[in-house]
Order: sequence, then structure tokens, then C-alpha cells
Amino acid sequence: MTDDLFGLAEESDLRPETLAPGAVVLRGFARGDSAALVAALREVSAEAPFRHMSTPGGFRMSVAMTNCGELGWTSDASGYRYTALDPDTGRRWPRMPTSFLRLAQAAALQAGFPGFVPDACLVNRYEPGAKLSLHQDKDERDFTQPIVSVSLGIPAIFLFGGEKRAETPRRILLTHGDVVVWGGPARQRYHGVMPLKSGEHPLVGTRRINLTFRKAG
Ligand code: MD6
Ligand code: FE
Repeated sequence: MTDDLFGLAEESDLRPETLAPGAVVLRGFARGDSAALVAALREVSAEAPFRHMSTPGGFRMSVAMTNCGELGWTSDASGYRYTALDPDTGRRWPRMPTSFLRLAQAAALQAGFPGFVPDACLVNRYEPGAKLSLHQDKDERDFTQPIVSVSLGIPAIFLFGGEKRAETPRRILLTHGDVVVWGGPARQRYHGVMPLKSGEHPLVGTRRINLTFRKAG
């Protein structure tokens, strides 16, 4: 899965970068698969279009979202939850593409979480200015399972905090193909994404896409 077909992978690509116990960045891990991932994503978003969900408090999220897999994360006036049906279409979420599943499992294994079987993939699309406020991921049932997060497109600054919101987060630049795996003692850490700066990526265009794989059910 690393992009070493022509021996171009850099040293740093091969060594996981530890953010905290249980959280690692696998630099460039998805780069070699990224064209296939983007092609598969086009089919997913044709079936389940990106939409701006509302927070329970009534705010429109700046990040546009969709899902694939058995379960999809949704937010509206009644709260955050996973659903088997897309509330916008009334149909099941699209199947998780095999390329997505294989990548997520390989990344989890590389990070020390064998046997990861995600049933949900939340897809986040950031246009310039879009951001994600500090939050914890706590809508899943089983916190022993990690989250695998794949960044595609233009770079973003990822905020990685502590177990309390007040802790000042670290800032980590995530670029096209970077994968963050997040589990064990890091599972409940606050995190977010700074407002996206403008840019252009040859494959993805003027946006950033993030895929987060979870075992939700
Ligand atoms: C994003 N990611 O990178 C948003 N959550 O666009 C997340 O919220 C996230 O990257 C849990 C674990 C890894 C993540
Ligand atoms: Fe999150």
C-alpha cells in the first residue's frame, strides 16, 4: 500500500509517527491507492450525495458529508447517531468499496490493530474555509476498535488534543495519502480540523476529502 513502486517512498513514509500512545500517522500510506479511492468515491457520492448536515443545536456544518458501509453517521436536530438508511434518499448507504476496506484493514494492521472490520465509512469533504470543531468520537459502540482516517487532496492542519477539551491541541499537517490510525488509549482524545486553506491537488481538485473508517455497530 505504500507508494514505493519506483523506490520513491521516503524514509519517513516507512516509519509510523506516534502522536500519542494508540495514535500514529502513516505518512503516504494511501498515496499509491489514491486514484482508485477517488474513482470509487465518485460512485459512492453518485448514490449518496454529499450534504451539509445540521448539528443538534441547529447549525449547518461547513464540512459536507456522506457515508458508505452498513452504517452511516448522521447528525440532525435529534442528535448524532449511526443509521442503516440514508435519511436523504431513504435507501441503504452504498456498499463500502473493496479498495476502501482493504486499505483500512492494512493501515490498522500496520498500526498494531489486527482484525479491524469497519462497518462504517464517513466521508468528509472540506472546501476552503470549512473546519471541524474539537470533538470526541463517541457514537460508536465498541471503543476497543480503532478509527482509520485517510486524507486526500489539499493539506489540512489536524488538531490533536487531550481527553479534556481545554487541553491545547497539537497541530499536525496532513497531506494527500496520509493515514492516521487512532485507538486504544487515544480513542477518546479531542480532535478537529483548522479552517481549510485554498489550494489545488491534481487528482482531487480544490478540496480535501477525509475517509474515516469505524466499527460503529
Ligand atoms: C478529518 N477526522 O480529518 C476529521 N476522528 O477530516 C476526524 O474527525 C477523526 O481523523 C477520529 C479519528 C481520526 C479522525
Ligand atoms: Fe473525529
